[in-house]
Amino acid sequence: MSTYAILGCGSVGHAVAEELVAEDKDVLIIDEDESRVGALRDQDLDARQGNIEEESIAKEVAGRDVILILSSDVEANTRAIENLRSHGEDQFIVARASDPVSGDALTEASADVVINPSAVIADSALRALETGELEYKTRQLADVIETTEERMAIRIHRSPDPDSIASAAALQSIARSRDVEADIIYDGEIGHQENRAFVNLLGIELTSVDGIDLTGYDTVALVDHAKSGEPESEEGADVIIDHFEHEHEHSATFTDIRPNLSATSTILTKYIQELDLSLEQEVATALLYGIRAETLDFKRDTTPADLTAAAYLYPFADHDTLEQVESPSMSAETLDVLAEAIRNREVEGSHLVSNAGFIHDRDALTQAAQHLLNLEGITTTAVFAIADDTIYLAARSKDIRMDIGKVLADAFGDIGETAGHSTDASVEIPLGIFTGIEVSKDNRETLLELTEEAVKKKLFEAMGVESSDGGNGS
Ligand SMILES: [Mn+2]
Repeated sequence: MSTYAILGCGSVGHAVAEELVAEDKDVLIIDEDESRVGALRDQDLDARQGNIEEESIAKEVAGRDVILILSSDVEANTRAIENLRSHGEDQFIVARASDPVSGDALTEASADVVINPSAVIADSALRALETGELEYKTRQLADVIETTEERMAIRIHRSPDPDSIASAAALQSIARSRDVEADIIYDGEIGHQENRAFVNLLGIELTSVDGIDLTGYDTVALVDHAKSGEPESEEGADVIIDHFEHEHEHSATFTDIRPNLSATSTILTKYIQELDLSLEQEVATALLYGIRAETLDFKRDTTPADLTAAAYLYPFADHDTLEQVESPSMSAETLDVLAEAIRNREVEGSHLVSNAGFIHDRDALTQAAQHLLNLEGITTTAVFAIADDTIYLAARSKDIRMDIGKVLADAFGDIGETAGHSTDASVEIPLGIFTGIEVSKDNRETLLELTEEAVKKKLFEAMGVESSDGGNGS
């Protein structure tokens, strides 16, 4: 364990000595002021009287690993370093400066670390200010949200990206914690397969601005709303949170615009942290993805605050889902199929059956069945779709009492070709045989509708549960 010496004590040295002793460290203190030495000894500290500029001091502290030279006299500190260094021991020396210029002299005298008190104080003052400001802003934000009597509208930029959507989902979750219902309202389209997958996989509900009545919302928040090259909304808003400056002067009650951060998701993460909200997995996953997408995986304009926010979110996020959203091995079609399968899912007990519509790539079905098995409370999944004139169905089970291969054989063995085993099975059924109707280009939609209820009913029956929808649709 390292041993310490403090040369030139003063109030700073005294505080450091107390900290070190509290950690059971061996500390020797040398100070010129006799009454201070007496006071230190009364506290059971190992203190000796001496002038830190004297050469003899070097001998006295020889063998100590770390020397802290903390007197307020920079010249005395410099000479103390020179004495120590000429004594030939390679001790780790920390020295106190009074300003940047005197700091240079100490570095030249080969101190290992130079402390500039004014910089240290400025630093901690800024940190205190930051925490204080966040506390204050958080209270303000909560106050504005709580004035909502009807509903809150959270508006995001046109054709929203993951940062917008995640930030909005986070604000919605904050509102919910305040018993305020909020809708996320977007304009344009959710472009990019990845963005659609992101929204669908996380189950984030978005409302298109088209055809909705905005007068029902008594609180309006613009979140990640500014977008370069896009005309900005000039409507009034109560809350504005963004990492881009807004062109228009808004007279919002609450404004938090921080161009020094890379993502609005980072700002929302700070609020969630400050509110100590129990973070829902979907929101944490969304925010983490929002920050990663906006910083191109921490490669573009990333600030320490973005990284701190990401580190905070990391343990709450669903990394399987993140991987699925990002995974380049998952084709655009697979993401679409998965989204469709999630939307159309019907759950009876722990069994899930879903229709994924029309597909080209049968592998997408298998991946969808596998993914759906991750949903909470689900032990068996079956996803079916139509490709050309065939119904394809992929099923998975992690319920050891269920042999999914046998379930499919029981349900469709007489009309289709089944394959697989107890945990993983599939079946192909010619659409014409299943429906008794000849397949043509124009009747595929109708056939899918006819098929859907019948397939679901047969499956649930074979699994030993009744489909609540009843009816076989044919
Ligand atoms: Mn953004």
